Amino acid sequence: MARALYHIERCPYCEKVRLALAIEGIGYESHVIDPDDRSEVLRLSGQERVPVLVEEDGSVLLESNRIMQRLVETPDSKLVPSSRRDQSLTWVLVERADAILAPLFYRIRSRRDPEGRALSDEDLSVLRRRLQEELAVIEGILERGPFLFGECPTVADVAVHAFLNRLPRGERDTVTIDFPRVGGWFKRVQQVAGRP
Ligand SMILES: N[C@@H](CCC(=O)N[C@@H](CS)C(=O)NCC(=O)O)C(=O)O
Repeated sequence: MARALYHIERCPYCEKVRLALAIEGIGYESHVIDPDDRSEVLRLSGQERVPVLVEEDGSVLLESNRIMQRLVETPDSKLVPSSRRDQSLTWVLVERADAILAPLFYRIRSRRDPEGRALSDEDLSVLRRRLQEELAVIEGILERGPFLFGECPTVADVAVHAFLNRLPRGERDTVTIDFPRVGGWFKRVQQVAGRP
């Protein structure tokens, strides 16, 4: 059977997996699901969250980071840095993106807090400042090379890029202006993934 990805277009966790598959050059059948009808995902995986990757042997993989972990275990993975130290550190940045960028992304995009209450302009400014601090960290890491761990993108680039790529357009443009290295890096990751 063909490898199949069940996903939602605007979901940043799905974006991580799409980007990782694109950079690895791994093809798949795309099943874009209706967020209001998760019956197929539930039937396949016993739960409703996406992304879900069904491998050629029928095994079902859940959780974006676990899916990426499986992808980089394949021989000749392009997403793994060469040194053991950097290999470990990539996952630190992947986890950091989930812990810091994911909640910022959801709150800034929805303009709501986790309980669904509308955020004030002041709340939003605080979140944008927090995002700027995080981007300053990434800008600093990029002093070392074109990607977060040197010459080639890794799972860390994929994770950070996926969240930034799902920010509203205006927010993303500010990123490029205020953090030129992040702006250049953003385009490079797009290029490696074969995106226009
Ligand atoms: N930790 C999961 C998070 C996935 C996730 O939250 N997906 C969202 C879409 S962006 C979803 O399906 N939410 C529905 C739900 O939580 O029931 C991952 O990394 O894959």
